[in-house]
Amino acid sequence: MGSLAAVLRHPDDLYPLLKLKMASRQAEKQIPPEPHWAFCYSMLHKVSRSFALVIQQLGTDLRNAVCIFYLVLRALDTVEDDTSIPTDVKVPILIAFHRHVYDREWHFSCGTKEYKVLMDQFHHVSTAFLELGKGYQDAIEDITKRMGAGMAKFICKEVESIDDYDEYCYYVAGLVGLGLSKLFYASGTEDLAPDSLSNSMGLFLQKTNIIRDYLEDINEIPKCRMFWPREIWSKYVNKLEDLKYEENSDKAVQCLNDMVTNALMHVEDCLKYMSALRDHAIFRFCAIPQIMAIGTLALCYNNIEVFRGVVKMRRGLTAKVIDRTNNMTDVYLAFYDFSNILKPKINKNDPNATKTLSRVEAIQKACMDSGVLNKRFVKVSKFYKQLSYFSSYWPLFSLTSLPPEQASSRITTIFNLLPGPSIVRPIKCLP
Ligand code: D61
Ligand code: MG
Repeated sequence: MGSLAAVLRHPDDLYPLLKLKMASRQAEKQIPPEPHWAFCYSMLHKVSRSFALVIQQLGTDLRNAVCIFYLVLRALDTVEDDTSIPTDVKVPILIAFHRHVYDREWHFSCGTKEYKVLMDQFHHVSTAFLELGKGYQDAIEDITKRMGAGMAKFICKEVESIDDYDEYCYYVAGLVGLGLSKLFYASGTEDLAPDSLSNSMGLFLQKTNIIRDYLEDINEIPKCRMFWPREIWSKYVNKLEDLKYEENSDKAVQCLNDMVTNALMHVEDCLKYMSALRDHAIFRFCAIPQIMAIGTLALCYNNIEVFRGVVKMRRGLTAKVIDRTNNMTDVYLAFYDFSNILKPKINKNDPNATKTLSRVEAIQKACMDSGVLNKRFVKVSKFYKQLSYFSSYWPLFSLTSLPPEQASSRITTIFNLLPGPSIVRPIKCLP
């Protein structure tokens, strides 16, 4: 659970945290009896607590398919990420991985901790894979084949241009989006989403990871991994690793802001993708990671800590997102509010200030144009609930700790959503 200090600072995190803890206990209890499925579900919980929880809520057939899809790709990624494997060993494994899933005897030991267990006992994953319906198997095989080939291509190639960056992210995450859309369609509840929107869902998540994980990737032993495109970082420093040195702090933050602005390009597509979903469990499964991503970008923007350590949303905030994401109104509100947290952090001297601001404003316009925010704010009682929820989303930017000019702009934007001018006036004296 969240640390005691964090909970004391954010007492309203406590209820969602407890609820999350109970849901996670419940999910662990529901682990199936067959040893291969038991292995797969307990592995899923170990390697990704957040994805495990939302996957657990899907209907049985789709849940099993998504669980295996996740573990197969996580295993493929463990091979890709292990920098101690020589290239001539790694590349053929990546390329043939889609065939290994049909072979119960196959395994390759690599990775560390829980990832090593996944690799050593991969036969449980292939056994479970072979029990899935043919439609699910074909979709998983196809994506694994294309992702493995793409990863192999980038083992020998650096991410130079922004096009390379988009291409790499397409292989490792956009394809997951395409595969998931196919699985949702095969489950019978959803229309088949356009590939470009499915790709954006993956790109937005992957780019957020790449931005957040700068330090971890650059410090990777025995070899560093670099995913930030040269076309962006070369505007600020001579070598990507120079960003982590204190003397380059100003340039580093400008480069980071450039990267965040690039990631924000995908938001409108993601909103469009999510707004077409019908099934509540599928909706939550897709929307929760997206809200976490916009929250992480708002936290990382203009934040030198990205180059010093791990910048992560606090656990209580994650619990709140999981608890309170149920429909598109919740998504628009979260995107609106997190963009509003990013907005006052834009420094007018930043080389991309105008571009970032217009991105943020375009996102906010998309949220407003949906029409659902106005309707929600007509109900004042609900509004107050929302106000307390979103103002407590953020530890550093709670209404009381913001500098007065930022706090008033934040309160004004929230209040401006209300119909009628009467409630706008009292705000001026708040900070
Ligand atoms: C809707 C819902 C979930 C979605 C989606 C649409 C579209 C795409 C994705 C999830 C995938 C987003 C990946 C973002 C996190 N990045 C990674 O995990 C990196 O590895 C990429 C290759 C393996 C992908 C494994 C995966 C991830 C999420 C899934 C899934 C498969 C299958 C089903 C559902 C979700 C990253 O991993 C290292 C790390 O962050 O620990 C890397 O190596 O770059
Ligand atoms: Mg990887």
